Amino acid sequence: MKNLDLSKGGANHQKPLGKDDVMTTAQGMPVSDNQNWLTAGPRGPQLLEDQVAREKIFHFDHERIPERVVHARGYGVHGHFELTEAIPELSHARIFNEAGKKTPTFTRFSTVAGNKGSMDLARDVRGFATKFYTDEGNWDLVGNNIPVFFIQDAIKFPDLIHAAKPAPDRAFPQAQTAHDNFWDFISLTPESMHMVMWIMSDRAIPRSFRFMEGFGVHTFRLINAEGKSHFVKFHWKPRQGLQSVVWNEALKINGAEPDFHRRDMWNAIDSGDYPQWDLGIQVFDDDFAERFEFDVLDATKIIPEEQVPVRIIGTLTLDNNVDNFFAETEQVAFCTQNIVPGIDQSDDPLLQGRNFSYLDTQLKRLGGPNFTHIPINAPKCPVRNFQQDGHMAMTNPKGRANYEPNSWGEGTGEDRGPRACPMNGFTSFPAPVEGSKVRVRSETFADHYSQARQFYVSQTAIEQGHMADALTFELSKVGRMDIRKRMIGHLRHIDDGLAQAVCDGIGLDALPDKVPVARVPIADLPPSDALSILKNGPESFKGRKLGIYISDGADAQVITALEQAAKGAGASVGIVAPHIAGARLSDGSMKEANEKIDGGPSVVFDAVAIVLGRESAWKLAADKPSQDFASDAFAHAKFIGYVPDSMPLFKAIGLAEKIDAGFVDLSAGAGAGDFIKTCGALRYWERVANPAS
Ligand code: HDE
Repeated sequence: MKNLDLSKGGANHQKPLGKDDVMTTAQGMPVSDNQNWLTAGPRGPQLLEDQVAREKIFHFDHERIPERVVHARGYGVHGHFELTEAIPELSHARIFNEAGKKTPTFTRFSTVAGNKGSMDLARDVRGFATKFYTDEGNWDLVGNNIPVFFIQDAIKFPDLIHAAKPAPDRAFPQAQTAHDNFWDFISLTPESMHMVMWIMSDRAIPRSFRFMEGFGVHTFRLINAEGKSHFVKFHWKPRQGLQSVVWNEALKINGAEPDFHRRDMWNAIDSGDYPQWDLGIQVFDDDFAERFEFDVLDATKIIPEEQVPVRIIGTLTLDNNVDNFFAETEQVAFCTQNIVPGIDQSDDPLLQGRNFSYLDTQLKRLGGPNFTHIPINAPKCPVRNFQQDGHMAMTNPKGRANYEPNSWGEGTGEDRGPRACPMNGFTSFPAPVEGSKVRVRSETFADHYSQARQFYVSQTAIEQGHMADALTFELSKVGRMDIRKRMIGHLRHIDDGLAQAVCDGIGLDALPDKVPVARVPIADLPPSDALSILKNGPESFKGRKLGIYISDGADAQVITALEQAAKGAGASVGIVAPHIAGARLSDGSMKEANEKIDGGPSVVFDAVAIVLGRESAWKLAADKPSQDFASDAFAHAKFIGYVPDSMPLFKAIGLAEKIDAGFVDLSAGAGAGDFIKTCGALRYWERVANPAS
């Protein structure tokens, strides 16, 4: 052991230390023994005098901070935003003014309802919050993967969240909306109906954070150098394409791999497969806002892309995992009021409420007003002001001047800075405001069904089926019949076919009455392809994962060809075997497994290949996890590569007679290459659309 090296380490050590680095207390005192508390005699009582043990336990006792009241479970990643098209005509924000400019970012994805330890594939909205460390301060775009919200006014947020979270008396269910309280509230809140369509769609069970869109939700403003304002809505479009799991997979993934999404993100970045999103803007002016069928300040409405196209102006690349989850992902503090000159808020009542809430919540979570000193929250541009003191103040100004105006400037009699700058400082857009103080909901916010219906009719038949199934599942977990009926009473305003399917799904004899609506008629808006996931899938298997189930005697050539073809297509491979040590292949080589079959079910892969050895296939035919691997892959409409030697397993579960165009014989012709190309379609939906009898 070397002597204490004071040149290394310290409270802010960045590099992992080695075994030669001496351990110290938080006070920097070298520790001689980290295993034994100071006692009076070898079997005697412990002494309070032991500052080493006491400090260690004290610190441990205080390791936790309050988890976020919503979006508690999240996963953060570093990256950068590169502007590809400058928009000085729209905004004077520097981040938007020079094509090629790169701005560092930190993005945190999250679920909403579950606590920190809940599973990743809960049916839920996903948070998509990005902090841009711009030259003019931090801009936080705190969005979701769904472009609308449940409520129109922030005052309703605590009720919404109370209803969604576990019931206060019994403290369950965790991380799900399938319960009485949620549907009671929702069925009494018609403004939620558009959002309900989104959360009952496959948007709420994304395959990965990498394969989902992001939305700023609210209307914001962009302000140019002349002070002219345009309205804007922000969109993130994943270059990876959209993809979701199916509900039966979600249920199983939550058991097999509760960290499915965070592991996926970590692995993608770790392997250099950096996910990217294009930043798109929908820009419109006051005239459009006047003409548009709905109020652009109503966060329960979208502006269809067909009406205002999304213009791509830059790309976000996520390329760096965090060094420390707590320091970065847990302590990052997003605040919707963090905007920069050239961007401004609108009067959306939900956004205005958020602007209060986020700052307030950080005080509670992070313990004081100096959370901006924590490295992940600190701007990367200069910070200069006369704010001082408070808990955990890390950056303290030098000198005597701590107020303004002052006359402490050296010999000049002028102020010692900093000073506000009318030229470059943030100015609010001077939107004229008038009106009496009232507590009313604007009449322009009153149509709650037209866009809900538009969303539904924009989906493919497969997706519509999933929505009916999701509503049936959720309402079947609701104990009170009147709540179930009330909810179907809303669905009848959206689509009678959907209402009927849910009615049949929960086993009602007759459709319940429609609930009274605030505004009739409900408009038949044209379908929008942008709203469907299946119409916006990827074009290849890139970034996806193939599971290859192997056993002793499996054809080595087929496995090598598959691995090469997958790699060539930019996909990854997971080898699954009956034993974690792997399998002895046909050429005598030992192929190591990444997962034992029980821990690597087919639900965690995008497509599977079942490449068993002839002898072992007979044994595995009776093995439940092996059976599930194949039968689930089939039921979830996955593409299945196989070799004829795997047939005994297929026969045992009745799959041999069901071989359809979603199966690819890997021993034939181009085999592996063809299979991976086929997998680019992600699922063989025909199988579930027209199930063989
Ligand atoms: Fe949030 N929300 N929210 N929210 N929200 C929080 O802030 C709140 C809303 C969103 O990864 C909290 O730091 C109110 C809409 C994301 O750290 C809290 C209202 C949208 C995240 C809060 C809303 C969001 C949060 C909890 C109604 C999409 C996670 C911890 C007016 C546009 C950020 C925290 C992260 C987090 C309040 C509605 C997105 C309590 C009052 C709409 C992505 O401040």
